[in-house]
Amino acid sequence: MATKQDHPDSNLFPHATGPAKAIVDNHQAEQPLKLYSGWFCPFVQRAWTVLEEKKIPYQYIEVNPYHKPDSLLKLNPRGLVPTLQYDNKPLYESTVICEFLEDAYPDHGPHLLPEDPRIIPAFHRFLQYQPMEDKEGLKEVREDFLGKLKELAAEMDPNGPFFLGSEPSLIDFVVAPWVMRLWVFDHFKEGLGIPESDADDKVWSRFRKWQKALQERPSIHDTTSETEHYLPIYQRYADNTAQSELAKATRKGRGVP
Ligand SMILES: N[C@@H](CCC(=O)N[C@@H](CS)C(=O)NCC(=O)O)C(=O)O
Repeated sequence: MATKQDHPDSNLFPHATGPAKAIVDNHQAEQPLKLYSGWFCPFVQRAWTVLEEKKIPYQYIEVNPYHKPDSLLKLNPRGLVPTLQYDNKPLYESTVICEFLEDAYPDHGPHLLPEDPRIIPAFHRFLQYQPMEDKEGLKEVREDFLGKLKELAAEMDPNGPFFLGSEPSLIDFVVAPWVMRLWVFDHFKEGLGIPESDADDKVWSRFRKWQKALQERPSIHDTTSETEHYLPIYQRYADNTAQSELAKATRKGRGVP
């Protein structure tokens, strides 16, 4: 029976070459964040490109996952690359690593799931805004939120109905809960006021098409409760008395906790 030792892929060229060699050479210094990598691996390249895009400091460690060294097996019992070591804790599965990097380094480089940080804080700044005498302020936070929704709609696939096309993807499910709660502004803060028609472009009609597709998606529909029972929860946000981490972060002018 073949063992890992004589796995056909164990006869690997041992290190990165070409453009990748320079990056590897520049990431040999000790860092708290370590990427256990195989230079050839497409799953590694997912995490590696996110590290590079976000300019996160990391140490590159080349391993041969077909000759699994103990250093790798200690972190990841399956011995697959990519495996990340962060504060001495392991993390693996390339998509999980990408999402983790996005969450753990919000201030590094581009937001690769930009809809999340942009939409949710703006939703809450508007909902928690206390107008007092300042009606202009309310108008500003409303316009800001509408602007974020519009930017999002402008990035969508033109036909949709989902964000990237005919089928939903993670982006849809990450934002859907807030899109499903836009009715809160029918009760609070004098309405949201999405324009009924697009004067200059088709952005708001694209937004409405997306909203309808989300509302009709069984997984989203079937996880939604009756409006009346959400209301007392949102009343506390609208009064700005909610004590959740999100409410507190909004009061301090910060984003999603
Ligand atoms: N689902 C994993 C797949 C990772 C994976 O299969 N990596 C390959 C190298 S491209 C590996 O480590 N293979 C070792 C083996 O099969 O034992 C991820 O997305 O991180």
